[in-house]
Amino acid sequence: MIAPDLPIAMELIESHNTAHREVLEDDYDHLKRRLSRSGVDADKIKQRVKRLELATPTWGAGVGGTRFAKFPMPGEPTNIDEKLEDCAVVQQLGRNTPRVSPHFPWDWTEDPAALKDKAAALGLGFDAVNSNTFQDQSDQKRSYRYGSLTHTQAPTRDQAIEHNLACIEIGRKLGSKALTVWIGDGANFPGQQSLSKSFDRYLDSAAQIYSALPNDWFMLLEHKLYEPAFYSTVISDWGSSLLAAQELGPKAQCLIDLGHHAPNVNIEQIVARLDAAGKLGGFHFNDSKYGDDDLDSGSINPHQLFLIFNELVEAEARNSARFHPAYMIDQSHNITDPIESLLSSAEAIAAAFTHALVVNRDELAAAQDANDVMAAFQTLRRAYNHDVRPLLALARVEAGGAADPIALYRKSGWRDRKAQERRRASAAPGIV
Ligand code: PSV
Ligand code: MN
Repeated sequence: MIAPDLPIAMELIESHNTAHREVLEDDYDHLKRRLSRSGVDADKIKQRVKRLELATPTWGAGVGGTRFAKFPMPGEPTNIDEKLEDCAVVQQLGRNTPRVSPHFPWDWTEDPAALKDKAAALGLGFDAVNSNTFQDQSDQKRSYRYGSLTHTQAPTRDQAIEHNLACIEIGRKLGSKALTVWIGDGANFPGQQSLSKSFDRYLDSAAQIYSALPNDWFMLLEHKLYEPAFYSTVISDWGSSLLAAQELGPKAQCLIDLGHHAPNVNIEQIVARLDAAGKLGGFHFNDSKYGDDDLDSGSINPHQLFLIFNELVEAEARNSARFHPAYMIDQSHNITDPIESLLSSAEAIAAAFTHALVVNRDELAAAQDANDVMAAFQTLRRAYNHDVRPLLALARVEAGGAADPIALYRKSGWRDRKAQERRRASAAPGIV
């Protein structure tokens, strides 16, 4: 076991926590008394919340851009080693993001063993590997302009399949246990492609990838309504995703990216349906307001996040043996410091989970069975109205993190230091 070489000085965290301790314990005791009046044991919930694990996206550690512009930030990471360091800061202060989800070829390395060691030394492991056949790379033979896994021409499909196989290979060496596949394939014009044949080609290509999966791996199929295709997308919704996952086999599961649905879609109901089908594979957490999919988790609609976790807590209680969705953050931070956004997002996700854990399930079930609509709604509302921040902060402190991660991060001067050491990022625009 390599001794973790953590980025922020432990003494800084300790003195910060000492300064917060008294107020924090006082606030926690107050919350504990309040929760116990509803029959909820705060200490138990805190222990459960400590086991919540979210993966951070390597691509979310750098400053993102829109298709119009990117505004680089001094000190932002520009390669996988630097991204790992920043993800390690997030994990060190927040304590619920122990793994990183890499994206290839963006994070390509000739020496995966060295990368794995570097991550371990920073206290990190690797989560699902993500393939990328939605962009052309300078060294690739065939273009994905008209599709990748669903392209009309077999050699282009083969090239996209090969890339996914290479991702599995590198993922094995990194210690990953899943491959996330999102394709941008689709059409911009009615008539451009056969809606049925393109899906058949997807199934055929995906089956070839599936057959190369190690036994203890999952293949996570990510759907997205639109963008970059604006008329039709091959895997556009949870229905297409579920059909594909069922066709492929038990290791194929559906991944829900919260920003990949039409406005007002009831995502929590999709969660319940995919769980019922035994196909709830994982999440890409983010938030969105319009057609976007990259805003910070919980920044627009924290209540929806709570309702999603409400379904997850029920699903786990129903089928704890088969319940193992992978939780990942998928965001692009265009105008904030990504470390701050990741810390804030991880806390918002943990808060939604905590709110769901404090729902009185017996009371809710009784109200539902009695068709007491208002009582059922108020049961959820009461849980959501608790201010659970002291519980989250104490869970972090007990796990070695910071009482107030963003305040401590600012105090650490990390970004200014990195601005002296790191090369400047380019201002080339792009979605990621
Ligand atoms: C596509 O919008 C997506 O959600 C997929 O997960 C990609 O891998 C990721 O964003 C990064 O572009
Ligand atoms: Mn995603």
